[in-house]
Amino acid sequence: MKITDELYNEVMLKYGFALNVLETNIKIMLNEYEYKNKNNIVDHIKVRLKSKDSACKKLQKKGYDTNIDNLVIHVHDLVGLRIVCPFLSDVYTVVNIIKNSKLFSIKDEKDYIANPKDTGYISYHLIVLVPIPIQDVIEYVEAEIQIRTMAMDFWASLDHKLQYKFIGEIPNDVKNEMQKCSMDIKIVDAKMQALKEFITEHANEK
Ligand code: 0O2
Repeated sequence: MKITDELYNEVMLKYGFALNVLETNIKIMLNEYEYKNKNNIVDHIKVRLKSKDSACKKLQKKGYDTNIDNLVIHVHDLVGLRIVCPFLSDVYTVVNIIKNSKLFSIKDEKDYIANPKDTGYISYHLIVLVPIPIQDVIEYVEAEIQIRTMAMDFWASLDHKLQYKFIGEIPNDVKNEMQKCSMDIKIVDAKMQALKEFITEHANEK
């Protein structure tokens, strides 16, 4: 079935419910952790539902027909939530909190911090299943959670902007420069982490 605006909005209704449930539960879990541990591990959280254009582009890029069946089967980030953390260790703390939660099950996990993408993209992705009550039946809706540091977020946001601005294939030297910037970001994150550990260790010495 072809994807009209009307059909897309209808299909996205339950994804909108899933986004609300996911956002609320994630915020509760993380706020509770921060309160109990007196440690701020989150800078900010961003949520979005994928637009029809972006979903269709993704299907085309993956080589599928743009129809509703393919949309539901092959697009795993119709619901997206991004958690941006100050330090690298915070990213792993957040990942563990979500993985240990009984509220969502983990469908897939991609560690683009240990294994960055060829573009230079660094982030931690979890695909979770969000339980939604629909007409007295629990349905499990897929959502993508991206967890990254502020530095990784800076790189990804600018990379996203450049990709959208560029018409046609991005030249190799631009790609290489972006990759180098990503390596610099990794170094900065490691330095900031070391500084944090030093300061934490010596915090009570005065
Ligand atoms: P947008 O506009 O951010 O939504 P798969 O899960 O393997 O079937 P998919 O969904 O491509 O395929 O998986 P992937 O690559 O793990 O995650 C996709 C999302 O990660 C992207 O969504 C981006 O948000 C982000 N991402 C992945 N690679 C890059 C990159 O090189 N640069 C930037 N800036 N972001 C990246 P969308 O739909 O592509 O974009």
